[in-house]
Amino acid sequence: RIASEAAKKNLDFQSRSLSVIHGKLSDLKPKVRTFVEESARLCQPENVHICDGSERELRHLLNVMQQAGMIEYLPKYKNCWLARTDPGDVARVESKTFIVTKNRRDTIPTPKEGVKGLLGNWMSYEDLNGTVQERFPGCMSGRTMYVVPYSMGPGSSSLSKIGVEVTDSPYVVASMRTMQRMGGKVLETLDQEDFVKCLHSVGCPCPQKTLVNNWPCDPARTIVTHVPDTNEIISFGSGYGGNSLLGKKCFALRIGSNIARREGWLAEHMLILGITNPKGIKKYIAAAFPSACATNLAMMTTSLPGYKVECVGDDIAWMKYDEDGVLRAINPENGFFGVAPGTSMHTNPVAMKTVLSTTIFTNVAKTSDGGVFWEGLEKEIDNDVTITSWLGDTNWSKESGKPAAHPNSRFCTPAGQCPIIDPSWEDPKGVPISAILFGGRRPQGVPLVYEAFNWKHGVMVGGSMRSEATAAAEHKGKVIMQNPFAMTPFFGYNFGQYLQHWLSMETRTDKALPKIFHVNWFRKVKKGRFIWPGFGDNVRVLDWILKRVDGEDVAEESGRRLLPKDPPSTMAGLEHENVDMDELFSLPKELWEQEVRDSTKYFAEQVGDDLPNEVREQLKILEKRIEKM
Ligand code: GTP
Ligand code: SPV
Ligand code: MN
Repeated sequence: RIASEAAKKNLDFQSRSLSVIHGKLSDLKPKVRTFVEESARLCQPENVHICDGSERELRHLLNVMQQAGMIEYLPKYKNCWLARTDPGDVARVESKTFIVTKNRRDTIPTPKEGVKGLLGNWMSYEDLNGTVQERFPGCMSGRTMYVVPYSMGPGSSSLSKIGVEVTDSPYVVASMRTMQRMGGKVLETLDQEDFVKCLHSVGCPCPQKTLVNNWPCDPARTIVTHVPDTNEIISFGSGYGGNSLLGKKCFALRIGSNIARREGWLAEHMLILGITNPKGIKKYIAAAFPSACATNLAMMTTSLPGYKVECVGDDIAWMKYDEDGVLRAINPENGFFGVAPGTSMHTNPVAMKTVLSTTIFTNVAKTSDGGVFWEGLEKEIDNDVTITSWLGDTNWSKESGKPAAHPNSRFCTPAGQCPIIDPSWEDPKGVPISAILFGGRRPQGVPLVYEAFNWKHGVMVGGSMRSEATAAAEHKGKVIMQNPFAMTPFFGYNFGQYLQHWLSMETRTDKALPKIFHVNWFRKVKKGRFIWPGFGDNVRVLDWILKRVDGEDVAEESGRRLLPKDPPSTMAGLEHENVDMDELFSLPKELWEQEVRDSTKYFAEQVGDDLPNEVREQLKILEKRIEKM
């Protein structure tokens, strides 16, 4: 136990008794109590607050933050708040995110000599100990340490897991209360069950350095670490997003995928939606998109009459076979932490209706009438308001050439508020998954949709995903990057073994597996315009997918893949959009030859000996298909 070892070395504070200002240490189960006491010994907070998840507690937290100037009230809406971070703390820090295992190969495949590994970062136990010793002793001095017990997944579900996060950030607590199911009830179940230990500090002991935007953090020393063997997460220096809301990517994906592998299920970066067709038949779909492409699909307002889309989750899916061998999914989260820019009544009215009450916005701009603003809302604010940018520029205008809201600015909002939340979103059994989608931002060459021939082929398609970089992480520019399963920043163990685990799912059931598809809403014409109208019209693609799931004869094998037969019926009515269907579905041979070369090279350089043979074979088969094109 890393934190526990570090605490023991921190002898000065062994004897100091803890000042508990909320809740009772004696109410904690022994394991939790030990974790809390050891964390406190290490971090030396002024006092300890054990969270109950109540409304009253939330009021208190908001009050504390308002006093400290971390958040401000947005009077235009009900219960909405705006936080602005230190501009040095605005996104996940992938280069400072580590998985800690005994052997390097347990975490990442060995890249080819001279090639930089792109599939995660490994750290040894020794280095983690050093890292913790350098950063944590006394790091909460003068601050309150909050203890946040939470459940990933509905309380009664056999798919759910429990975490306890200790943190010195009230912003994190308030956000976790939305994102996870938090509070006292969770602690009662801890008797039988183990929990994931999450230690988080903003790394700003008092008396503190001068803060920017009253946002404590330490970007220069930020580090996010995970220890799968002991189910521990230790994060320092950042207070934002996936770096600090440890239930999210750290637990749900990096630690979660390790647990899933041990227990034979899948923890994935996938949205889950339910779709009902005009005949009243409902199916569920899980879809993996790189960060900043998913919420819109999960909350789609369909453009086709008679169809209904309902949202189970927008970011993470835990999927497990039930006793009948049917793959079922739960959304382990309780809220949405979605990208604000681009969301509007025009693009995503459902998301807009979800976020305009009881929401914490971070790094968006604000209007002089006490509302929010971001890129995409130009037509939805009053003409006479002035805009204060996320950086505090009080008379922001487009002419400044800078965005009003940070591209990774977000809303944190309870899922239950979503007007199209699926009635089964908290079903402890989860929802049955009929199709799995992989998608990316591919401006060139990749058709709107194609179907994988079988599970193995689908695993190769997921493993070969590529996408244009977005603002959710610290990348520059719009390069096309390999992002297998939309998981590159979130793998909790060796990607080669991850592929093997995916392949193994085929042998764990005798029922039909979900069908696998690849979609791309983002293909562009030469001049840069999107070919496909996207958003609500994406239901047309889902409709085709559902027909395929039902075994309807609406696909044909074109040069490379199973594509919709031309012209697919549900594409009708798009004439006015001037959609160039030929361009949308064309498969430029040269581009695909290059694609296979790139993927082959990527697998050889990045995964090497850990690449399962089945995936290598699938690539060869694809290469042959393209040769014949
Ligand atoms: P993470 O939480 O980081 O996983 O991201 P997100 O899933 O919340 O991203 P979101 O769905 O909000 O989409 C982000 C951006 O993609 C926005 O700028 C959207 O306008 C754009 N977008 C979403 N769907 C479509 C589409 O079908 N077509 C086009 N052209 N753009 C889209
Ligand atoms: C993502 O980057 O995919 C997110 C945001 O959903 S964060 O929670 O910061 O990881
Ligand atoms: Mn995400």
